[in-house]
Amino acid sequence: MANLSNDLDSFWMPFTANRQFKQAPRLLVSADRMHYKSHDGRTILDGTAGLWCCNAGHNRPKIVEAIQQSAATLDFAPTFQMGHPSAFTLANRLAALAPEGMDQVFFCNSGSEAVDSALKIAQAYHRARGEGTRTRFIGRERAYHGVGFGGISVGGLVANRKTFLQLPGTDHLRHTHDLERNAFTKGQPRHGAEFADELERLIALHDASTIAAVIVEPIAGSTGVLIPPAGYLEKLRAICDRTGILLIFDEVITGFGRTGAPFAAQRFGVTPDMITGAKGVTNGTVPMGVVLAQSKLYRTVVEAAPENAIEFFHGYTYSAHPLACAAALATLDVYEEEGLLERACTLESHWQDRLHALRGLPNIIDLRNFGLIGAIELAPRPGAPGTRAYDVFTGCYEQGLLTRATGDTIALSPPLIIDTEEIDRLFDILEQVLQKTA
Ligand code: PXG
Repeated sequence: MANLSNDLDSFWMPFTANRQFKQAPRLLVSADRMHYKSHDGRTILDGTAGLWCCNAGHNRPKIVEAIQQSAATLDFAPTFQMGHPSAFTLANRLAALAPEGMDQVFFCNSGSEAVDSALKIAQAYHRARGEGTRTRFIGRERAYHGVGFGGISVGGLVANRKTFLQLPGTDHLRHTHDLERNAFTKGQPRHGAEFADELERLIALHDASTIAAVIVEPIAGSTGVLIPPAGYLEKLRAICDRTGILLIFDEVITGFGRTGAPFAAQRFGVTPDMITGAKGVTNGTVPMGVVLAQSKLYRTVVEAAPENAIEFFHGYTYSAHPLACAAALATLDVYEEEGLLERACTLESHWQDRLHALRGLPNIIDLRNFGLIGAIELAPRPGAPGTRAYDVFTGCYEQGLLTRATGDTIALSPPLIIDTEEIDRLFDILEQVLQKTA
């Protein structure tokens, strides 16, 4: 039977408690800059840039017009043995934003696809240089690298690991969260660079000749905002340099200005061999994922193949889709015209002050921040983990603020156009709700 428009049953919702949601739905019906409108007519301040993606805020006319125009001019064009101009223009623009030497761009449609593509590039690179035994990947506990079988295998989420088959040939570093030593740190934690030494242990166990790449999020987002200890990423880089292992930064959430630089790699001053991105590349408007790679990877793979052969046997029907390219080009214009890729640095101290002023409210066991990212970790209710943060999330939503709950952590990542008054409003609402939710 055809669904009535108010029947919520058919949509099998992703990463959602379907039964709970459908009892008390929260629908967003329109958006403008810093705000959503809900189905019951309320204005909701967006504390999460959608899902870490609308970095320039919502419904920006320049981006909307670019998408409209592209849809009316070139609805689709294949990029297998064919091309269209904006794909090449966009690749050049992204290479110009990326850290030095990362001049190659591979396009896909999501963060999950970007991760799987980067893992494949790593294997193809080692094979092309005659080290085809390097097939293993090292991920990290509490990592989120999307939902493909590659991504869940290098990821560190128990919920994935217990339900789904994992790729063989992966191992994991320990996570870097250390509440005992680092709780309530502003910015990068002081303790924990030595967690990177775990990589030495895994190399001693597996031998570097079997390891293709290490993949980490510079800041782990989905599992509760874990900021890298000072010196940690530098150590990983040094170990990878010494052992010929590629270093991949998954910047699906940290890319495109979230930390106050185009990429967290630049803010932290550590250059990986590949960066995966998505979300903010099109300001969340049209799905797109990207892998930025050092040109030595591209050159090695391409030059090892026979003349006229397809060098890298991988791609997606919608790689560099014209609508996504148009959206991304307009997005980069907006970011650059408005200085949004650096803006988080300007707002960071006010953001940090307001976040850390929550200290002392009931059940807060940690506050963490970097760039325009914040996290409030709450003590779990005995026997009911996750419910306290979920209640804060729904409480905020009722008060007109969108936050994100992950485990017992509330994560914050507003559009980079937020101003200080809106930051104040965001934390005023949170403070009230945290006080009441105790
Ligand atoms: N890598 C990282 C680091 C991510 O954060 C992905 C890959 C996968 O991207 P796609 O586009 O395939 O979803 C992500 C996605 C949250 C949240 O609340 C974060 C993501 C997705 C949904 C929710 O933290 N990140």
